[in-house]
Amino acid sequence: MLASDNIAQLRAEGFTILNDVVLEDKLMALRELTDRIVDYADKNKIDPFSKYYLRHRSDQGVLYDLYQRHPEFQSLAKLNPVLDVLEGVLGPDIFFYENSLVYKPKGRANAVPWHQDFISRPSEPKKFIVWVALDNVTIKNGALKAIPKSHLSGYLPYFRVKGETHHDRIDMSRLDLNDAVFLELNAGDVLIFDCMLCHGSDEVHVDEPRRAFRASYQGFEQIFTPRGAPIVMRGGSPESVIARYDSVHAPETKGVFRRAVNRVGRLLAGI
Ligand SMILES: O=C(O)CCC(=O)C(=O)O
Repeated sequence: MLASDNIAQLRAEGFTILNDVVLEDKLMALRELTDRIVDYADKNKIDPFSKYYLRHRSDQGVLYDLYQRHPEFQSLAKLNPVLDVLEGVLGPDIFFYENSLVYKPKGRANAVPWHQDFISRPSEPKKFIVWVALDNVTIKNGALKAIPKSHLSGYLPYFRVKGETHHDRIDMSRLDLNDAVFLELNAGDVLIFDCMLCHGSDEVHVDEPRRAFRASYQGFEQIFTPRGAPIVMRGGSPESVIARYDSVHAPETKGVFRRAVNRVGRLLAGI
């Protein structure tokens, strides 16, 4: 598939799949590292980064902020074929919003209910999620299921279930589950989806693991990330930043504005 086809599919369907992006030797090393991180998290050892990053939830199958904690994951965040597609939907300047690794811990309640990502932050700019399959992802071991085109309706009404990782659940009455498709992947494939795509996954208890490194990306409309710091993955040249922000933050404008506010303040205070 050409990047332009992926971009068109992402816009129209809300998701697209890029095949064979990551090679097996890299995947093997990441799988082995992931097992060690899960083992560490399972033993509930001290987290020296807890001031900055979310604590891993091995009970719920989420390891948070691996990009920042383990350099081995950093190249997965900068895959050029993936960034080429993201550029088609986000524009030339792209930063990394947050990241985690999701898996299905056997013997736990590991279903992920239907949801839309970042639904509790509706006023933030749109994000796209990149899902790198470390294992073959099948219906049997817990592939994502999604409703094509559901992103086109925007965020749906939702409610929150306290104490759960995936706590924001959408009102199912608005969805036609007959339209749902499973997004099966081979290890090394990459799924990209719109944050407003309705998706979830079933509870599974099989021996074959289903691990995926997931990261979200945003354009420069607003520079904010909930944890760590915004990291630019593509673009961000001074010219591009000037074109976007200069008129808003020009020092002269700021100076004039500040002087006007001070003057009004002094008048009100009778100084
Ligand atoms: O791990 C899963 O099955 C669901 C993950 C998910 O919802 C996501 O990556 O946004």
